[in-house]
Amino acid sequence: MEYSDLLIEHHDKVVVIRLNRPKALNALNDNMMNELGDALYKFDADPAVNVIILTGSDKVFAAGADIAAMANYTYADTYPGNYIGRNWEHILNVRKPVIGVVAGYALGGGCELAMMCDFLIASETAKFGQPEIKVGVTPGAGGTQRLPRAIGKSKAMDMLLTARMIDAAEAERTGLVSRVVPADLVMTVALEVAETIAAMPVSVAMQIKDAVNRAFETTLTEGVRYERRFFHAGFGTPAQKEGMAAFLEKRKPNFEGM
Ligand code: CO8
Repeated sequence: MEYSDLLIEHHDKVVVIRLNRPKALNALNDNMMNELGDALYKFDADPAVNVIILTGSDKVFAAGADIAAMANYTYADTYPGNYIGRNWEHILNVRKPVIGVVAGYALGGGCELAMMCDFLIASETAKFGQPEIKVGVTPGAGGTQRLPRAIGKSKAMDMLLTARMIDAAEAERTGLVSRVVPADLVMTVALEVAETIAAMPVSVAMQIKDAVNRAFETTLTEGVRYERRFFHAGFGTPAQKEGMAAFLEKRKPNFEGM
């Protein structure tokens, strides 16, 4: 598939997917979400890729769902027609790590898409917000659910009800993002982080992602049991043999193809 609303860059075992509708501040429309789903599934299945970075430009991650495209939708278009929603959650099916890198605005559906990444690295220029109330709707892709889990109820309610944006420093303070990086270094740092992960055994990275996501869906006891199954199963894998042998032999492990 040729992409008109995405740019793709390959860096060894890391692939960078860039949202690319600059004139509309990367507003997320149907075509872009279709393309994003296609790209995510393609790279998740590609043995040459261990880590995916999802980002926008150095000016904007995404300013939300495309208001111009949806302004005239009727209820019949949205719920029975499923025009908006059917292609928004492909990212949740991706099993390899997905790092979101946010510079500039991540608003509305843009903030929700960012929160569907495994973790976020922010440029100092990042601004996060859920301003849907200002255009007369509730969030629709997890803003009322993932934001309070990420930053707590009080901050989330404040953001959702007032539509106020938070900057990168507040996003880091509240745990929405894992790191804040100067604007000119953000992609360099993100690639270093991605390459660090890509050098680890991808199968273990996938299991860690699966187990962490389980923590949001189940009880602590069941979650720990789930993790324990992966831990035990690890002893049947080349990654465990290589990782522990390399440690004991005081050499660097080689997790190629693991
Ligand atoms: N949709 C469509 N076009 C947009 C959007 C958008 N969300 N945001 C910006 N644009 C367009 C503008 O219309 C403008 O186009 P043009 O040049 O043709 O007039 C261009 O991008 C540049 O925008 P501005 O001139 O407004 O730029 P500013 O720097 O003045 O302001 C802002 C930047 C503050 C980001 C401003 O553009 C803004 O407030 N944008 C809208 C933000 C917003 O409300 N987002 C939430 C949308 S609703 C949503 O996301 C619901 C998601 C539900 C998903 C459900 C899935 C199941």
